[in-house]
Amino acid sequence: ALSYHENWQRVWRNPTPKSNYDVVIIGGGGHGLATAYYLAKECGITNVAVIEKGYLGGGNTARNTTIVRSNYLWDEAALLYEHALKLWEGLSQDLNYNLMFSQRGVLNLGHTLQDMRDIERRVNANRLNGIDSEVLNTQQVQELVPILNCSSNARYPVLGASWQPRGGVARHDAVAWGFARAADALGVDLIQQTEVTGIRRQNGAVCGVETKNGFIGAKKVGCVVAGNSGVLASMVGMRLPLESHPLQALVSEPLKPILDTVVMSNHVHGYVSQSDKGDLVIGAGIDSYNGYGQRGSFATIQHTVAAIVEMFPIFSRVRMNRHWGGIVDTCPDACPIISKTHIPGLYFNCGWGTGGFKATPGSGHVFAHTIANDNPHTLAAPFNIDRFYTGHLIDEHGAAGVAH
Ligand code: FAD
Ligand code: PYC
Repeated sequence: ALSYHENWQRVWRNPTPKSNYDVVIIGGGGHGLATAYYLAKECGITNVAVIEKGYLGGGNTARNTTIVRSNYLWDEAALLYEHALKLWEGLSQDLNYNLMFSQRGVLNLGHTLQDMRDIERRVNANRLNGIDSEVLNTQQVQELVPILNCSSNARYPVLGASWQPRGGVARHDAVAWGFARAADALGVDLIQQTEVTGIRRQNGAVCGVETKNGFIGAKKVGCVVAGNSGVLASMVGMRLPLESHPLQALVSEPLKPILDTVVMSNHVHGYVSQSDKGDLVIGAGIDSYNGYGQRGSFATIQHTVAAIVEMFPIFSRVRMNRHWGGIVDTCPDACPIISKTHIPGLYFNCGWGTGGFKATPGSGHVFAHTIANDNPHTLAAPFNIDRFYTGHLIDEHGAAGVAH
């Protein structure tokens, strides 16, 4: 059937790398591509290369469950994710690429009195930051999601939820492809199948990257490699406060439309939405061990599916089609690192852990500014790596949505 699919136009060039760039971005996921796009578009720096060891958007960008929201507890995080959400709202137009961004709302369920107290606290904090956020009671949740088991006899009864109507889902691949096409059009070189194996320095400052295909010079290097950030940091003798863990997801066979919002429960450890194709898109918390394999353990999948069936008995006979894992880079405070380093010209954007997809445009936007000006964007400043020395941690474990 594919034999007639011939002579497709290239959506971006396949350039031979130049010998020198103003900026090299390592990692061609959504965040790296967004960074390159905003460097070119907003900072006027077009002599940029994105160097990707595999294919563009093949890392966590391809593996995530696409939930977008901004209902984080602390001001620093809420403002950063809300910045991203506002960019999402105009991104399909900006990139002229249909990202299938669907603001169908996100529910975070509460099953205990303490869950509900935490939800009320977070919703109040959100509202003070101008973020659309509401507390719903059981009946309101049931009205929104009639197929959710809201019975008081449930093992973990639904006592209510936080509700962010502007939250939702987007098409993950389209985000990578949209940013890639737009960055390419602005002159950014997208270099695939080229693993970075070293970061070269001269007189203490960065001067380029070693790759499997040779050396590429650069005045500045931004590392945006998610689960591989520790590996990149070790190339310059740095240790980042990160752990790499598998995070799994799975999708069912396609069903007729049955669920028109996103339902997450951190308490029973499962979340679900329905893709435009009809699949139930399901996930849960990280696998607890460290690792770099893009797969996880069956025990976690079993636990996740048990939680989903507890919440949605109607799904008990739905067949699962595929499951996979990505490697997430988790920080002790469940917040990212967007930072200069002690090495002139070297920058890291990492630690987004289980929740960076929603941040993709915002992350790229503030990181581009940070690299271009060698000074953190106001929204990025609290996420400097030095918070692990100063103690100004931003604890977002409660709002992370998935346990880690
Ligand atoms: P990636 O897309 O992983 O890009 C990094 C790139 O760097 C990769 O393409 C990799 O190949 C490349 N790379 C690595 N090392 C090198 C090297 N040495 N040289 C060159 N290139 C290199 N977040 C949400 O907000 N909502 C969700 O619903 C959600 N669900 C998730 C579900 C799962 C199962 C997983 C795994 C993650 C989920 N996340 C979610 C988190 C989200 O996917 C990530 O935070 C986000 O996609 C990270 O984007 P990125 O561009 O930084 O990383
Ligand atoms: O951060 O909202 C989130 C999320 C959902 C699934 C994985 N991460």
